[in-house]
Amino acid sequence: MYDAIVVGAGTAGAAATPARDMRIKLYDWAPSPFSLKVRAILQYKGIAYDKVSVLQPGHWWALRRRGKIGKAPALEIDGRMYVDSTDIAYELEARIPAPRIIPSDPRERALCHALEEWSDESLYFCGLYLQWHEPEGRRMIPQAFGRSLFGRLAYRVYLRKILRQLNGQGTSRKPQAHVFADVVRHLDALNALVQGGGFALGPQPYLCDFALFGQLTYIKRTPVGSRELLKYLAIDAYMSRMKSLRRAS
Ligand SMILES: N[C@@H](CCC(=O)N[C@@H](CS)C(=O)NCC(=O)O)C(=O)O
Repeated sequence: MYDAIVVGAGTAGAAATPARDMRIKLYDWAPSPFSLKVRAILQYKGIAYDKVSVLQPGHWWALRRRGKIGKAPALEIDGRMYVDSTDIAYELEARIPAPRIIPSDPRERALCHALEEWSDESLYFCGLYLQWHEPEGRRMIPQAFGRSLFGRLAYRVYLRKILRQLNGQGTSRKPQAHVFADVVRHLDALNALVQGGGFALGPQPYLCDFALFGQLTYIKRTPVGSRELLKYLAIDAYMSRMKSLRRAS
């Protein structure tokens, strides 16, 4: 049906290359929930990688030039650039299949995809709002960009860009109380999902869990988000389980 659409980067099904034989470089924006997601996957799979910050002008230009969509994170594997955390995750799964992060069962795979997408496209905008729009959150941002001329310039550019995104997507057009109610509804749902222990889909962590981990970590760093998350004990225990997944690479 959709022959022209290539999901991931096209190595799925190819023989897996041992991780130690690959040169992997992460173009990282440390606080980004999507960078958090990719770093957590790399750690879970025990993959060694070099990390460069996109806040350094040279790397920022490289990302613009070679990253196609210019967003962080991007992952360079043996000289080839992969962008978008979802595509990066599928590419890593194809190359380094164990431990598995995409369920083999089709129904579980569908649920994993839906949850990942909800996390990346819905929870994300709550986090963006709490960090960039809500005044307590906004006050924290300049320090993440640093005091260099490039950092101060980048802060101004990204503030304008993200406020435009939040407006276009609609979250910041809602009254604040409405957004906070959305956040509570999301957290209630998540808390119920992980109440019984384990991970979102059962005893094994999958891609959706790494996506949730990134967004929840991001939300927890905001003043409003951290106060709200204190009320959710099951989410807190789930986050501890996610943190303990790191393997020595
Ligand atoms: N869908 C992308 C989203 C990546 C994304 O939006 N990254 C943000 C940082 S959190 C970014 O690079 N924003 C800068 C821009 O849009 O130019 C993914 O999953 O990687």
